[in-house]
Amino acid sequence: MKPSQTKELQRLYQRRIPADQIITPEIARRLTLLSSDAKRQVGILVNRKGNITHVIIGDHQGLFIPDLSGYRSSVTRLRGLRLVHTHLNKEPISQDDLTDLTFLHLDLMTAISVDKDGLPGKTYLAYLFPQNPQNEKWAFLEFLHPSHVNLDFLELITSLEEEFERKQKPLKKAEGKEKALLISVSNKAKHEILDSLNELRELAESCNISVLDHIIQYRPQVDPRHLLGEGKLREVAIRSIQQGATLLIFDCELNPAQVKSITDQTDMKVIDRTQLILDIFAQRAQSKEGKIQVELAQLKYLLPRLVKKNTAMSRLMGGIGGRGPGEQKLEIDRRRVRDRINRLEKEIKKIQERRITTRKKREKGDLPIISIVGYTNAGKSTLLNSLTHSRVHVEDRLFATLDPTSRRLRFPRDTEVIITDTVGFIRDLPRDLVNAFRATLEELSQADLLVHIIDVSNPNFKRQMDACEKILTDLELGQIPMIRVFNKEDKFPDKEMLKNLCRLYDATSISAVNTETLSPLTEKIEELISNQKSEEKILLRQSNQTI
Ligand SMILES: Nc1nc2c(ncn2[C@@H]2O[C@H](COP(=O)(O)OP(=O)(O)OP(=O)(O)O)[C@@H](O)[C@H]2O)c(=O)[nH]1
Ligand SMILES: [Mg+2]
Repeated sequence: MKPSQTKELQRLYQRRIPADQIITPEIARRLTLLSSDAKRQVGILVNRKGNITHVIIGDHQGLFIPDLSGYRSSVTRLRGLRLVHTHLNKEPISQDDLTDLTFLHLDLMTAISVDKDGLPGKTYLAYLFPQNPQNEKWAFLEFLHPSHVNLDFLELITSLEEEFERKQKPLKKAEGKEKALLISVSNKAKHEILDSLNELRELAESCNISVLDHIIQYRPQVDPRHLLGEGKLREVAIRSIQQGATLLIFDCELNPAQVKSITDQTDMKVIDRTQLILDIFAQRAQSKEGKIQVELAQLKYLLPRLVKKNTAMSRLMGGIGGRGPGEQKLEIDRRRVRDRINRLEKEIKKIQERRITTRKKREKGDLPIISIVGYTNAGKSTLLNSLTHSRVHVEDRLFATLDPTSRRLRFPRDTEVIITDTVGFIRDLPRDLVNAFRATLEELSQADLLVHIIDVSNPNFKRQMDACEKILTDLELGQIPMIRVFNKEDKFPDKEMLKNLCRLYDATSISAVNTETLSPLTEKIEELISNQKSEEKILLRQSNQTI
């Protein structure tokens, strides 16, 4: 830059544009002359009062927009800044311009062509469009010269914001709640993607989040670096603004780098399925042990993700790292998290030791243990309640139960057992959670019989059943005798088909809410338990004889 050019740049900061104008011909001329002299694009960011907050000098093709994180940006409202910049090749609003307009929530994007004498020529405007039936994302305007731009800026921006607000009105009932868009990037079949998104929606709703919509990107091969293509990411950003979303939930596990890059690019809160499940667990945990286990899982999940948020935006889409001033604080945060993990692990160990002692005591009591297992929301707690006339918390949301409950139960033929209800399973249970809940889950290894509850009224019952049995195998519980129980038979439309399914999967069907349907199940359980007992007696007798 020549000194004269630098001076001119500095002079621009002192200029002001009347609040109701988008650009004045005088400032437009300064920009184009400077741009033509320097052979680079020149831009200014202007706030609602008409003050120039940034003067930016780019290269021949583009500009680099600095970090705008200090400027207000909420999804219903625009950033409060507009970009006015030059185009040396007289091109209209470019793809890059739209990217910045969208991702930065700018009020407006203006491009002024520089003519061969360095004077301003055609002037192009674009702004984000609220939701509309034609599904148009941007509005475009064109003027012969900056002096022809005869729009009242304040009027335009006020009506635009009102329109955004109005379009989001039907969602007002969700006020105070986080509003989310669900995103799936997958190469699976469409119905599988939709099933999975449905479950994600249930998870989100269980977490008190209201779901606005979902976006699917089908990719034959998922590229981990650029999970979503730029075009799709732009669609996500636009839909978020149009629909007033505050949160993006991905239906897969995101690695720390992906979370960071998507957060940086869309300026939205980004979480994945795992974090959602962790949040649900955190909201639900009641017992001391449950709370410690959840916090441990959360911290372990958080640790690798403690990275500096990169708020600088550029046409190159981020990628600006480096050790900033926040870095030292980050190191301290990481150390604190590690310390806390160590402390919690010690506490858990103590609780477990205590538990082993209680378990030993219970073993002396010699009552058979029956554990109810199954996918979340299958009806485990309901069955425990019906069998034992208890009032364990039952709710139509995922992960209602986190802490195991045990009850004594006397069967008709006088067999007495302990029956336990525990945390539900889910497909792809996050690894950190399995580890944290290992102690709770290992309790299951004490069981003499597992009663696997399957919600047969769920169209995905087969997949849920398989997912549970896989988790049981992973926890090395596969050798414990198990019976399958098809629950919610009252909601299953075709009784004949249900009978066939029971035969096919060797299951007993019940309706846990209706005690009258339970006798085939209780009989089966009692029979299995008494068989086990007599087998044990025979084994005992045999071993006594061999001694
Ligand atoms: N129609 C019908 N609904 C049932 C039946 N059994 C349970 N439910 C309902 O299903 C929902 C979930 O029941 P819960 O007993 O909380 O399920 P859970 O397996 O303990 O769930 P988590 O603890 O969340 O893993 C509740 O709304 C129950 O009322 C049934 O046989 N028929
Ligand atoms: Mg439950």
